[in-house]
Amino acid sequence: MEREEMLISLKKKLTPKRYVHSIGVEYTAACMAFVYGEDVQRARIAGLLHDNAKCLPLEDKLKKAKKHGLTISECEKENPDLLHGKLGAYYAGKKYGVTDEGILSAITYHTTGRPDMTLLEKIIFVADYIEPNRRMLEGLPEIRKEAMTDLDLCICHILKHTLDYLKVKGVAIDDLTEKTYDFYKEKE
Ligand code: DGI
Ligand code: FE
Ligand code: FE
Repeated sequence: MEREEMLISLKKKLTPKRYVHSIGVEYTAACMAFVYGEDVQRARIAGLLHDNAKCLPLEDKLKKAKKHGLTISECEKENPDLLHGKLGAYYAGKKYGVTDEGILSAITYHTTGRPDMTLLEKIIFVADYIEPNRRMLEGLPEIRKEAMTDLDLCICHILKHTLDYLKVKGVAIDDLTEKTYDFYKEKE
């Protein structure tokens, strides 16, 4: 599918804010691809599509994930919002015509990350957090700088902030988020 066509579909599926965020992730991922030598078009497609399933109602996220036979962790059952990565990858393949498995896995893991991520997975994980339309979070200026200078350290800091935030909020933490942090904290 051409980018223009993807934009038309995303505009229908997403809230205006989420649509603008998706384009922010697309261009941030492209910049990071320049820095780290990733294919720019792959980075753009993964960035643009990463949240395509984000705005489905909660119950639909669970229902569609079941319907399409996606694996659902305990934590995802409790927090179906976490499923928007897996579901987004599914739709990227089925509706947006993406066949590149590397793009699909970058979409799948963009929320939790995973240990030993591919370069594209890392770029999307980070670009999602730092894109220019994100509201200002503590430590964001430093994290933005690290995104262009030390990718693994940047991932470590993002996970640290996310885990702190989730602990304060008192919500369940997915095993994969925890495992990803354990892997990348060695990089600090
Ligand atoms: O979809 P975005 O908002 O652009 O970003 P995202 O896909 O990284 O989702 C961010 C949200 O996901 C944020 O509110 C924190 C939450 N999150 C990340 N890891 C976990 C988590 N929520 C739970 N319950 N458990 C996790 O392990
Ligand atoms: Fe997301
Ligand atoms: Fe996002």
